[in-house]
Amino acid sequence: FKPAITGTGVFTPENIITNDELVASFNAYADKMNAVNAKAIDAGEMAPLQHSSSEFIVKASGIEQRHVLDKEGVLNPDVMHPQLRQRDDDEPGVMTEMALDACKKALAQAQVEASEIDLVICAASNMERAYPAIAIEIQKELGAGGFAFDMNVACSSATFGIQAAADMVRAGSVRKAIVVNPEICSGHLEWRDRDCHFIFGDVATASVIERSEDAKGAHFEIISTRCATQFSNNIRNNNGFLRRSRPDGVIDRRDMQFMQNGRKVFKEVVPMVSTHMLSHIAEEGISADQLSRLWLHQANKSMNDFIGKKVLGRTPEDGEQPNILQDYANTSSAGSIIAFSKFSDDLTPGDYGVICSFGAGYSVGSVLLKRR
Ligand code: CO8
Repeated sequence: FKPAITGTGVFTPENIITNDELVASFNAYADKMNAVNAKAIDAGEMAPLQHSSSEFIVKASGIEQRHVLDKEGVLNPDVMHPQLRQRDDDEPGVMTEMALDACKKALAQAQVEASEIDLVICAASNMERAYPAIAIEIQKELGAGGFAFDMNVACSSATFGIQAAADMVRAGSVRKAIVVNPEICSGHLEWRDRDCHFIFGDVATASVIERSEDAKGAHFEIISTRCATQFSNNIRNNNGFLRRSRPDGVIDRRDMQFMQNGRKVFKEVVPMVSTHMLSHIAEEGISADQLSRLWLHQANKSMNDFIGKKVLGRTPEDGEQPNILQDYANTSSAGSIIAFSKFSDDLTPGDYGVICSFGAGYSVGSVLLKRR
């Protein structure tokens, strides 16, 4: 069978934090910490925290604002992280709640009933708990059948999830699947670190994958997918269930939030991604000038500019490689799916495009699509 993406949905949290709001809060935090540590700073035992700046953020990343589940906690200089209500075990978790909104939109676009779904994959950078699987809770709340499981490939979770679902649809073991990516990046971003406090936002995306011949309208056939990984410590988060087992009983250590060596990531990932995309399309006998659209992972504008230029062999024209990071920031695995969801309707039958993710791991995933 030929698998296809027949619907996508995006859940966007209402709260927006602009760069100026973010920087004002960070600078207030820095001033507060510098006052608290004034003695050590004066004695030269400690470096003062430096101010952040909106100009730097736009120039270094292209990000202008981000959506978050909780704005108050993040912006409060005495808190500096989201504060999310503890839920009873009997009510849906926050990831499920975000996922349901995105799934319902994707199902409506595909004109598929939730009860027809026989595979739910919750693919995201972090799960709010280890078990029971978030995907199984989503399956129950949606009223879907079949089976469900969670997977985590950081920023490449969505494309790796699409590959898993597409392969099962292709093989006939699954008829209709939904891959959902609820990303609460605000929960594991270190908002107190000037080098990265601007990078992430929250969102959820969902994609319905079924047989092309079952599609009720215009859709995208998945010609093929390619996934690759290569171990790197340059993006890392050391949080996990062994936290309490550490000799120092750690509850708040810097390495338990998002950490990265941004420059190295930039340098190493750009060639890896462009080579990956070019060899994927070459193996399908497709040349770069046959691609009408690139929906890239949304981490950094210059990074995308480089990759687009490398893949197409020229500067991409307006709209050929749409960015959404100015509005959403980096939303990990959901970024390329937001771009796909918002900028794909105008393609005409026969047009080719590639969704491509890249990030921690390192991991790279590409999905070659043909408009039908
Ligand atoms: N304001 C003002 N100045 C600043 C700030 C700031 N906020 N931050 C840094 N500076 C200063 C630095 O101190 C430095 O000063 P100096 O030159 O005096 O040392 C100068 O600005 C330049 O700093 P950098 O070299 O760090 O800046 P870059 O130009 O490299 O930009 C970026 C930093 C934006 C991080 C850039 O390197 C980048 O985007 N790299 C690619 C990162 C990337 O793609 N990462 C992917 C990670 S995402 C992923 O895989 C998902 C993980 C799982 C999800 C996690 C959810 C939380």
